Amino acid sequence: MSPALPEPGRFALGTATASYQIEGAFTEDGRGPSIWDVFSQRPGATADGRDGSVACDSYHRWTEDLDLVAGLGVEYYRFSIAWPRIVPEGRGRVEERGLDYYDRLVDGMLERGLVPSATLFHWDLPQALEDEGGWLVRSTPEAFAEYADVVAQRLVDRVGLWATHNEPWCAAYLGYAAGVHAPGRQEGGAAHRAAHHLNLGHALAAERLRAAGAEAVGIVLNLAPIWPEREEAREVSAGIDAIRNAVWLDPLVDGAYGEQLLSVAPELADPELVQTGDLDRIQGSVDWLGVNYYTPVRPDVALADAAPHPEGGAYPGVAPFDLVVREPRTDIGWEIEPAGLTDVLTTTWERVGVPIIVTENGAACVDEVAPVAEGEAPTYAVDDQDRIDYLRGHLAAVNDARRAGADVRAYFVWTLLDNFEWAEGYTKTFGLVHVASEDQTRTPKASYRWVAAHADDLREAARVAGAAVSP
Ligand code: PNW
Repeated sequence: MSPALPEPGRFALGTATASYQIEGAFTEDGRGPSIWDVFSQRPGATADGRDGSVACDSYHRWTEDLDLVAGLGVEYYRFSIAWPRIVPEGRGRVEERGLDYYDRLVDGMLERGLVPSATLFHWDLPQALEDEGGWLVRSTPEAFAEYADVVAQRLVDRVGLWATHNEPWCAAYLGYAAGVHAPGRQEGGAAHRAAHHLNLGHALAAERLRAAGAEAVGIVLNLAPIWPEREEAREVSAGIDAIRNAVWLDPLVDGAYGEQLLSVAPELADPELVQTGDLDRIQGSVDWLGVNYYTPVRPDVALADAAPHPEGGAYPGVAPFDLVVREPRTDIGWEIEPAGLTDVLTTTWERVGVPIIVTENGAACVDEVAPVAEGEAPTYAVDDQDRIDYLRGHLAAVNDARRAGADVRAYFVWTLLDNFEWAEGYTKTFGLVHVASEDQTRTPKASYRWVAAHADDLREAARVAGAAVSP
């Protein structure tokens, strides 16, 4: 068994990817269709009309990709398992060839001295389950638990760190309310129902993982600091905080959906949805918590005559509001504010009290890609100083949180490869490694070399920052 969480007092580094964003090979070895295969075919669903059917072709190039992770000098590789490769129809028949793929991948990590960190659901729900109601029906969390059990039986002896879901907020609220992610439904309050079924699915899967012997089971949340722009924006900010943060943390910590949340999401008081025993199973169901952070959320009151903010669709039940995005920003339009990471880590540590890992942080940048005149690979030089600055600033913010007493054990860069960035298609890139879309050539960027060159110093600086609180 690999070491799971870094020891208290130690600090580890990693990098992360997700199955649909990198694998491609979307019909190979019996993989069934996922909701992202279907959704990305809709006209206008992705910025460039492209999808993940080929992506980075990592399904075939995984040895090269693992070599790249190892070359970064990090200890952890966070990857996700494609549910439709393992259980193509969502429930029932298991596809051995899918299991074999992740078996080889995990062995490849161990051979390179990497700790495998597996996420079971990074949004690629089998389409067959969506056809039966997706996360709006209770049979989906039950099917998720069965799938978790199948994966655990095969990999539990070698995967160190387990996460059930990645960013269930996106799956529920971008998928079922805003409609900008798969399955692309715009049904407002239905998203709250999806949120409860995601919470329940997490708890049922966590039970199965533990029963199979998993020791470090967590969930990955995109918690956000909610910073009202002015006094008048306090009320909408409280509603946004409820949907973004409390809908996951309330049941996990308190075993209940709180009052503030119920005021914007009355669906969560429905006893047919939230059944006896559900909340008890969710409470205390994690050994560690993954936090993905990119940017703070700054709500403002909506101007009286303005149309509701487009992102309002992702917060059903909250009165119309505006979101302020200050400068500087990354290429995807997200404000750069490392202090938001310190804030979310310290408040989350105080609330949850389990070890935290920053499971994603990184930047979409316009990289300077220059052809290299002579010689063999690499054929490009990629200067991404903005990304280096972003990473350096956010690692310092993690150290601030550690100095303030938060038990943050590791930091994973999003992401290894330029890949399929969901609704943005391939137009926004977060990779440490450039991937040429013509021929899949991988070229480490300046940021990759920066991480590799500084990994030891970064770990040591974090260790020192946390030394006062964790020996
Ligand atoms: C997260 N939004 O996605 C995911 O976990 C990654 O797969 C993704 O590549 C990364 O962050 C960068 O985007 C998000 O629109 C996608 O608010 C969109 C949103 C948030 C998170």
